[in-house]
Amino acid sequence: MKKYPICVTIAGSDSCAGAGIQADLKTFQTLQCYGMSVITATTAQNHLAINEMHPIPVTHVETQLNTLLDEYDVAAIKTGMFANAEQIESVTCILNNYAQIPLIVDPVLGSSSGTEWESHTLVEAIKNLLLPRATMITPNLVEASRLFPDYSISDLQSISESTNTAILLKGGHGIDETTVTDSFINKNDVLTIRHERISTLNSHGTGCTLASAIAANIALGNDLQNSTKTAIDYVHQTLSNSRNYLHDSCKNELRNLPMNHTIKL
Ligand code: PXL
Repeated sequence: MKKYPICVTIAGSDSCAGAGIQADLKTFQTLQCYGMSVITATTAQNHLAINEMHPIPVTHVETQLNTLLDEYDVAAIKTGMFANAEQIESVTCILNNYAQIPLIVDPVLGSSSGTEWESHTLVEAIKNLLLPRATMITPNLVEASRLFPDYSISDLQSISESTNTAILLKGGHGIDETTVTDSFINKNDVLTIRHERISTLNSHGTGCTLASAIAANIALGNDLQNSTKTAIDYVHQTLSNSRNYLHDSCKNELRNLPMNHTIKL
């Protein structure tokens, strides 16, 4: 019988299902894993804006996570948006008791529709608590400069060395109009991964999807570097499968729309 590894996402809910928990579950499902979720906040959002965010109480975040970890053999965990530093403290405290489970941290500090929810305490909690526990952290260029002001690649190598955590520096926010360059940094190893930049109106949730795809690939038994390369390919493929997706269903501006995770049959 085929085994479906269990992946858990700890993240916020996106009501329009382009990013957050919903993107993570779609990714796990498409990549042949079974996805479960721990919700840190609900958001009232469409592709244009986040109108409201409602943090889940820390004790309920803890109970969601413990309820899953008590019962299931979890193969990988991915974290996304946290509503506050207290949630990060309690989640890290629980995850430190499950040190064998690979953890991919997407250090979400804002949304592609323009809302930012970064606070100094949130950045510090990601850096001081989640980062040392993580197998890999996946900042984009904006998040990297908030987490590691004035960093160079060799600074990131030292951070990777001292925390025993790989860093995937995502180049999607870079200025090159034709190519996206991601850097995979694992201690001494630095690997540059380049892809053609896809011009699309359907890029909501790419960061969530990438980190979930890495977690899923690890859960399926692949090493970190191959998991990362295959996950980048997954995002690239999904973006190119998403042209015009949902465009007929919107009443206003078309931008930052969800991706189409459906496998082409
Ligand atoms: O893509 C970042 C992100 C993460 N989590 C939630 C979000 C977003 C962006 O919209 O809504 C819940």
